[in-house]
Amino acid sequence: MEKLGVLGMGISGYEAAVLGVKLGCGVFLSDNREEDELSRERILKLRSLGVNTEFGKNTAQFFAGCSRIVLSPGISPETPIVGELTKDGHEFISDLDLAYENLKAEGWIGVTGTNGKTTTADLLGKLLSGKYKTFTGGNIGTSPCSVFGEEFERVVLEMSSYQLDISSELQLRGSIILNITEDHLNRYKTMSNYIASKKKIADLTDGYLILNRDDEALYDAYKGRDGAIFVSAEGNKDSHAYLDSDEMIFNVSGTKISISTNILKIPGNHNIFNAMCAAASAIMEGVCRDDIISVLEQYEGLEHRIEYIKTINGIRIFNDSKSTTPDSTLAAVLSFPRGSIFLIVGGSDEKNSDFTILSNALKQNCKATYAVGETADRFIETVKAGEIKGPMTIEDALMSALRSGKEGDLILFSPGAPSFDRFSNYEQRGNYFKKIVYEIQGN
Ligand code: UMA
Repeated sequence: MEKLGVLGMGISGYEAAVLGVKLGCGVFLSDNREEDELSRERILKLRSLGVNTEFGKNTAQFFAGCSRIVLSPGISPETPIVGELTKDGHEFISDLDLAYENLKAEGWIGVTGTNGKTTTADLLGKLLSGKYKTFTGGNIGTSPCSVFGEEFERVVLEMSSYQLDISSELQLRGSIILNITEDHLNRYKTMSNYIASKKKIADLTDGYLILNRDDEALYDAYKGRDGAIFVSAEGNKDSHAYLDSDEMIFNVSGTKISISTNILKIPGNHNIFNAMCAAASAIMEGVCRDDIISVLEQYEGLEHRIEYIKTINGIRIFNDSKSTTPDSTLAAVLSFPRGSIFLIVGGSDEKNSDFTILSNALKQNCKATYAVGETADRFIETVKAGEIKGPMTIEDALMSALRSGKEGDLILFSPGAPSFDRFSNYEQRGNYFKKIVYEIQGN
């Protein structure tokens, strides 16, 4: 019987452990958080399945005899316990690798990028679902280990750099790299390490590779590669898909079609680009123009991603809690008309991100910016553009924006930073923001 180790009991670790039991392995799961800080429901379930557990610490002795260990993506390979276990000869795999080995599916498609990968993976999953039995998961929040036993024709995975770092078994028939901009430098230290991690998706792909034509580094790296498909939202007409005013033009693998951007409900140029990449992949998978159009025109986007909540006194309010990088806040700000935005920005300062890339957009697009969270002081010190108020709480920022705004304006909560200064994750932060908005009385 294989002894399978699992390091970490988040979504990935928990689902990998349950799959390990289904595969007949002896499973050893360790999480360095104390038992009372972890989900009681998950612990009871794992114990009922006979999983051996270690909580409050990660020790090498606990994994003795485990040939392979599933590493949770949130645990850096630089962590001392990972180094110790590697020295002892243990092999690390990802929950995606474990699922790949055991899930019956004809074709796997990966989506990565710093920004937009959740929307693109979700949209691609929907585009493929009309033609194929499709599972969509990965960084989006559902491990493919959780659907063991079902058969699929396509699996779409949103893949973070953390997941790419620890995946080596997966073979993708197609993949998408949307963009690579500064993120996660607390883990990668240098931009070149981070870029190398993202590019690993290309090494795992033996079919088509959809790439951002407007990212010169990506273009230079892959222009000669077999199966490279370039997509440009900036009108680079030498691409397989490009934007020509409000028409998305595709010339992908012999299929020539055009689709108007006016059918899209999701706002912003970045979403036009995301839709073009998802549609290019759908074309490669044989989905026809009419079916692509009918999905695109119905697609309303994801919860916590520029999500419309409610209009109060003529002011529309949006929740973009999924934004954890300044780039993603920039994309959100640029999705709306100039001069109408009251932006609430800030969160945990663990990424030490550079907010100055927002300066021009704040000056030109926002009526006022409210700095909240742990990043507030640093934000105010470094970003000297437009009208910035704070430091203040999210609640005070919302009320102040409502008092200052007039009909036709909008309030955008787009933190540009992780949630951990006050919340457990971006979903909890977004739900909290929506709750306080719903509680406000107004017309
Ligand atoms: N732990 C240890 N030892 C350590 C450090 C941590 O035991 O030294 C434990 C922690 O206590 C924790 C677990 O290990 O319980 C780590 O879990 P995790 O952070 O990997 O969390 P999961 O719940 O498995 O979630 C992960 C992804 N999280 C991260 O990459 C940080 C989720 O992406 C993903 O949805 C999920 O797998 C399913 O695939 C979230 C994310 O923030 C949304 N991703 C980043 C992003 O999008 O920028 C990369």
